[in-house]
Amino acid sequence: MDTPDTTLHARQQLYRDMDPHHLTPLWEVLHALVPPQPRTPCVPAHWTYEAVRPFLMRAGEAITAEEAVRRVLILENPALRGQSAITQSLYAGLQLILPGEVAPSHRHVQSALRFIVEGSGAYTAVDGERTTMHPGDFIITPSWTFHDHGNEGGEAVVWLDGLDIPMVRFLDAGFAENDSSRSQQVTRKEGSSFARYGHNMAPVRHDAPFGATSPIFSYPYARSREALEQLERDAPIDAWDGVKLRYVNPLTGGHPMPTMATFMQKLPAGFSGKGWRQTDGAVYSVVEGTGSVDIEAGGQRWHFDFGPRDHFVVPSWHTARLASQDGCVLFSFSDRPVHQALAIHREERLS
Ligand code: 1HN
Repeated sequence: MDTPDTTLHARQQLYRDMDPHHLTPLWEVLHALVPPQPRTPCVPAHWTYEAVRPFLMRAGEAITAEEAVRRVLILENPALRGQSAITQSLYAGLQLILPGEVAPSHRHVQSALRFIVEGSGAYTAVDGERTTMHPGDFIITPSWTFHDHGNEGGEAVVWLDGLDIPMVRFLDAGFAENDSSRSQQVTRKEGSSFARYGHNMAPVRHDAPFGATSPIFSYPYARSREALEQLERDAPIDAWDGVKLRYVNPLTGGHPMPTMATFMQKLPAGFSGKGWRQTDGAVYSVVEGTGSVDIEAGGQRWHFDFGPRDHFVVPSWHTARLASQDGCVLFSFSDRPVHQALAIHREERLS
């Protein structure tokens, strides 16, 4: 009987021979395929508004919202250049709409969130209802709903777009189409959705007009801020998060969108938070105030000092610590609902 040839040479010959048949040996990649803990290719990154804004305004001169369809500068993770992704699963960008402009109506399977960064007086229309934007408002475009934006005010309006584009691309489940008209017909008074669903009440024979997505298009900043302020005054401060609330779909109590979770938190003045890590990488938009985030993973460290309208990303399973001398308010979003639906979400809070 022959002794089996287990030499490196024999193995490499085996790999070469099977390669044309689209076969590859698991044992060479097993460790990387099933790592002992998440090892994201994403890196932490910070975009100061001071650096980004001039490019947004130049984009405003270089192309109209109409021609661009959506005039957006994508926040690309430095380690994922060319992929239009801020994490492996999430897209983020900053969109500019100037007075008098319209971004034409279309729809797509990808869900979108808007977080208003600068300016007032623009609107987004979803399913026949307009919502006026104010800084700090969190606005939803549910999957497969027609949406257009316009600016009937007198100032430039900028918002953060968060979409589940990489997830939908991963699943090869994307559809999209343009509307027959540039701006959709308004069929409901502004504020109808909020009146129906935004007051801890719901229509008696209520349906879920957008399925798994919240029927509230706009979660106004004034409300969120008031809640955080009261909790900062009257309730214990969390040692990791300060005062943090998640946005909810009032019909389910779950996250507002099936693919994205959203949060607003207030760090009290003098806050120096404990470290935590979680499997859902998160994108932050600084609403008010200043602070810092220290991030650590695999022996590497990052430190970002942030101010109003800055954006930063904390990738999966990176340990982060927030601090603020003078207090600040942070909006954030992540793909947590997907982790939870798959029962793979993990969070670790360091003592
Ligand atoms: C989109 O429809 C919007 O509606 C923003 O404002 C960003 C990025 C990729 C694909 C569609 C919007 C987008 C987008």
